[in-house]
Amino acid sequence: MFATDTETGLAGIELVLNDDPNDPNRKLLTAQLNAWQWVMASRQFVDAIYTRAEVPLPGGFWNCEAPGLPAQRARIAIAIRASEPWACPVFGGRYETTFYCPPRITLYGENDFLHDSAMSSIVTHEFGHHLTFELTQRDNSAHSADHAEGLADVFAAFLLGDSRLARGIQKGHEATSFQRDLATGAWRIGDPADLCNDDPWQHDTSNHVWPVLPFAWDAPGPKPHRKALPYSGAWWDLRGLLEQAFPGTGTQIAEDLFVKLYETKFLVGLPAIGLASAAELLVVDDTPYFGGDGCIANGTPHRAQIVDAFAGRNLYLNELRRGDADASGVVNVADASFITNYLFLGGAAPSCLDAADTDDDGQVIVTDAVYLLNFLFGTCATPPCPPPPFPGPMSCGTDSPTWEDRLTCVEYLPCEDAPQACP
Ligand SMILES: [Ca+2]
Ligand SMILES: [Ca+2]
Ligand SMILES: [Ca+2]
Ligand SMILES: [Ca+2]
Ligand SMILES: [Zn+2]
Repeated sequence: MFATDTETGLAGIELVLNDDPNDPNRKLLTAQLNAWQWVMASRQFVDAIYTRAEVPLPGGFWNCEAPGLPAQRARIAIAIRASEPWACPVFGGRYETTFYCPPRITLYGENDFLHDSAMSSIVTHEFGHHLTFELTQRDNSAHSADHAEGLADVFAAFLLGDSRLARGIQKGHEATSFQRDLATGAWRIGDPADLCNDDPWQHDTSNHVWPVLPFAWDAPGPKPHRKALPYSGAWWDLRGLLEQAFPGTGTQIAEDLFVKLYETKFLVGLPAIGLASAAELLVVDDTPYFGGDGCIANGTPHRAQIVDAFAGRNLYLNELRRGDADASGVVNVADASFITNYLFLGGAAPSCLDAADTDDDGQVIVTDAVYLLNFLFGTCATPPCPPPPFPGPMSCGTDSPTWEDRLTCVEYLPCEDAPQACP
């Protein structure tokens, strides 16, 4: 049967009702009602943002009014299929526990999994896919998988106000388990077979910045969910930075930026996550809705928070002078002291780690201080001693992240352009 949304009268969620207390499938009813509740919460959340942000939802978002589309798109359906248990891939079974296939969210799994606390972010994540699908003109081919997964995670985390997705997902580890954490980039690791037994729930936090490291059992490439973590993490950080800067309204600004991004760009498709992500957001931020004037060169209303959030995940490249570890604008012996103070005496961390990585080997360690002193005083084995590699100590430039070198440059003020006048 279909539950009807009493406010709109629209067909809502497909429910399989079962009120026989002796039927083991009764657990399905609990799961269905939980899922229904979270879809309704998702709908209210989207409705509230779009009303506030004055973004017209496309006709057919809640019901199918667009011409030429089949009538079943009139609803988003949730089907709980407990008859197909959550089998382990090592046994050649299905790995997916839940997925979105327009317009249906399908959840597979053992009954005990289906109604646990992880349901909230699982269903809201899938609803995020529904949002993306509908707002990108219902064309799945226009989606890059990593971007779509990132946006779905952002939607779930924003709605729930929680950076940890699918808390309590592992039976027996309800208090500590989660699927992934946008704040830290934590990702469930281990042999996939772990999912089927009681092994401790472990997380790898090495992929909190872009580009994402490949890892063995997920060959040939990282899953799009994992590749998306630096991007969704930047959004999570942005939400926090905005709330810090604008107490009481910052969270709403982040939500508005999120939906306005769809309006201004993504109706034509989703490119892969990359260095363009922050630049796109700055364009959105400089629209009149946020108080901007459409000229990026003179700044945007929330540029500081956007640049900080995305630079912190390597998705925005600040310019720097390599060797200037203390960001004073000049490279001298004080920078070598700054590095050793940071490494050994509990001194402040460099705001631009790339600038402190004087030999550009991807890590800030004592050899960077030595390299700098050699350059300054000509004390290397075979002088003249080479200067810090590009962009070097004299001119500003950017250091592109690689898998091997994923240091960030969150802030380097001496190379920041002064705001330009705009026509
Ligand atoms: Ca501007
Ligand atoms: Ca300096
Ligand atoms: Ca180094
Ligand atoms: Ca580097
Ligand atoms: Zn997904």
